[in-house]
Amino acid sequence: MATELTPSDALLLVDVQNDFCPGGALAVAEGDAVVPVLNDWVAAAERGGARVFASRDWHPIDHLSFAAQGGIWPPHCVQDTPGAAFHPDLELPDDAAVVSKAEQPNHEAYSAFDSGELGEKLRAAGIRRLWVGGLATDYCVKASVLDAIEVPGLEVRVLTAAIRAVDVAPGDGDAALNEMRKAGAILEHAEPA
Ligand code: VGL
Ligand code: ZN
Repeated sequence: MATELTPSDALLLVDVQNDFCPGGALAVAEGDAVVPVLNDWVAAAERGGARVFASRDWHPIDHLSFAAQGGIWPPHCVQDTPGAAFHPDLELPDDAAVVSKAEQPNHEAYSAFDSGELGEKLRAAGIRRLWVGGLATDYCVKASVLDAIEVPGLEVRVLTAAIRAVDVAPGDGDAALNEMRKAGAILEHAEPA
């Protein structure tokens, strides 16, 4: 079933960055496969007057999540490096709002809602439905979706064709989907109109 977006819809593209795609520092299998699907949703957002938000992992070089500081990840998405850039094929509208996160050395933030800024913008714009896709299912997509559900009056739809998992342990991505669904997110398999 095709879905039309309206001005009370918003699209959240989570961390569609080079380092999470094949060849990147923290590559997610088939991470780049989300790009064409998300481009279709961006086009639908532009047709329907829906807003587009794009989050990005935006770490300082000494971020606490990196192995050198005792964290679990290799260095990734370091501010102003090519790995932190959005995937070159992602067709971000000129008026898309970029939400940076985990920018401080001593603070981890998987959720695009971490700073409070995104929730406030959605509220101010009267957004009633949030459509979420991007990387990675079991980290930043999950954390963002779980926070989005807590925003009063916001229906949250996860674009299942436009997400991919890190799967540090096999099954993490599927478990994350179940967790999001149980928390109240709608798993959306439809394509945009
Ligand atoms: C992410 C691991 C570390 C993500 C960010 O965007 O899902 N995963 N930092
Ligand atoms: Zn990170």
